[in-house]
Amino acid sequence: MATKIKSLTQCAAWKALATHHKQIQKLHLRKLFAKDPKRGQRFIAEAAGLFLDYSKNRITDKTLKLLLQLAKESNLRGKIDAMFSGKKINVTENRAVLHVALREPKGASILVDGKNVVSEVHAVLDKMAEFSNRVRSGEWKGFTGKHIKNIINIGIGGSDLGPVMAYEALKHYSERNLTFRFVSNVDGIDFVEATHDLDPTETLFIISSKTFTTLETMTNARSARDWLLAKFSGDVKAVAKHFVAVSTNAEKVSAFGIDTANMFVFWDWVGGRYSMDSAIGLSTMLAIGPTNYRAMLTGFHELDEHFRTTSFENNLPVLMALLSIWNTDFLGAETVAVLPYEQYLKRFPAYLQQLTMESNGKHVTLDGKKVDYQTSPVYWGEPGTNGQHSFYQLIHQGTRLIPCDFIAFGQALTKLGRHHDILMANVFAQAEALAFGKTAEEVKAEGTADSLVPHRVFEGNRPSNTILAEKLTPEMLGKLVALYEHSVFTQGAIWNIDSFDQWGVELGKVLAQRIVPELESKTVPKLKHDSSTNNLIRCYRKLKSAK
Ligand code: G6Q
Repeated sequence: MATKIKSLTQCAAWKALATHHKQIQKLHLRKLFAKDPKRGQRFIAEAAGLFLDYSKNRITDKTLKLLLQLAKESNLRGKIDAMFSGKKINVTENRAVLHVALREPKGASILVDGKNVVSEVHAVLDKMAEFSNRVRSGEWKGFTGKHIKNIINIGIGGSDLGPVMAYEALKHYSERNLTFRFVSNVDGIDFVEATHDLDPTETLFIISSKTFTTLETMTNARSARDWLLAKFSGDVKAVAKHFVAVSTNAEKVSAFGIDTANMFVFWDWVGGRYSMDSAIGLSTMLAIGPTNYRAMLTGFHELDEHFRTTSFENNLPVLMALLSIWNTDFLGAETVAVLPYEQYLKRFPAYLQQLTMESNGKHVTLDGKKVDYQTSPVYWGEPGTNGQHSFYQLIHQGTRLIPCDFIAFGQALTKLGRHHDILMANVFAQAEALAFGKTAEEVKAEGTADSLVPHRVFEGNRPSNTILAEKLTPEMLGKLVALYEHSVFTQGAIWNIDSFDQWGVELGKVLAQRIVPELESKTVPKLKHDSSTNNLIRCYRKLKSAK
């Protein structure tokens, strides 16, 4: 989708935003709220059971108007339509970007190269459901006839972060008689710790890899096969009962020794970081069952439809994206803290790190020109209230501007005394303190000694979004992930970058492959790197053979 629009910073709306920023940069949220008592009821949006309060951002009506204008001038509407209709918007890889097809209902149609991909999606979903039911019911047995009790997903990046996050997020709904583990790191400890207390005769491995060539995953997969075969005196027939694969690469799956009958496919139009609801979600389906999994897909789809059809001023992902662009490109924020007040979402920030930064961490536009504005901020976070007792100090009183996304729910999945009200009191209190702070006058009025006053002042004016929903269900998780997916899409569309490639990941992969033999060779290798890398390699070779 090479675009003919002007460079972003030359757009009328961008220029107007820059001027507008100069005019309002001194405005404080205290003033904005005092001037407009209804602000907290006006700067909100609600859809699909998600409530977004964005009133605690440093914006006025005019800011919003100009941001919406920016979306229009960037042809956001055209770009959304291009994605949903299967156009090859991942230009550097010449691929369609159709994770939205993964959650289309049966009977819908999206064509890629003349093929209806939605019917293929449902055929795989049915196969996953059948397999999941067989494992969950005990009908699928290990090589010695024992029930499968342990499921280990081996994958990395997009083939790991989604499955881990979803498993943790939906643990409440999971089959507790099954043990789930996730191995991603090529550090052997990951595999060793995941398997040390498990019986191979009761263990099923899911090898999740789009390409089935990723060094970490294939190394772990081989160790898994060795671990299994050690138990069965090398009888390779055991592999069929203890290994399944999720991949786009049937040839490599079969070369590894997994029967392609036990393979669940997906397609090159599903990006790794957008694949948790493809067959890559097999571990999720095994954990929560096909019905809950389909509910999650329904949630995804509901938000897809909201994004596709709702006017931008009421469109949750569009609003979140525009606010992120405002904070990043005009207020100069460099990071975003994602702070779920829901322990089950403990891996959500890690998941979002890949979704946001691998997608929008780009330095050139779709037509290869260097951008003259900032693209993705750094995403990070931890569940509340734990973070409050560590890094929140910097958010409240440090020298940097850190916009926060608070995520919280009206109901706890398991009620326990007063816990949930206390949790929620904290999330509201944090957003309030960040926005309004505490002035020197207020601190003095509390009888604070003069010398301590500056230390106890909170400037406030720290922006945040608060996202509320009733409770964390599979459906709600789908909505939440889709909310961020489409916010990432919108930001990338406006920044005019390719949010769906990841060339930055490639260089390190290639260099590592070159270095492996230099570390393993019995004879002293001829090293042709820079002097630092050469020296580190020599040093490692010495350390590894130290007695
Ligand atoms: C995601 C990235 C990357 C990918 C991993 C694993 O968008 O492409 O994180 O998911 O490198 O790749 P495989 O699934 O091919 O093993």
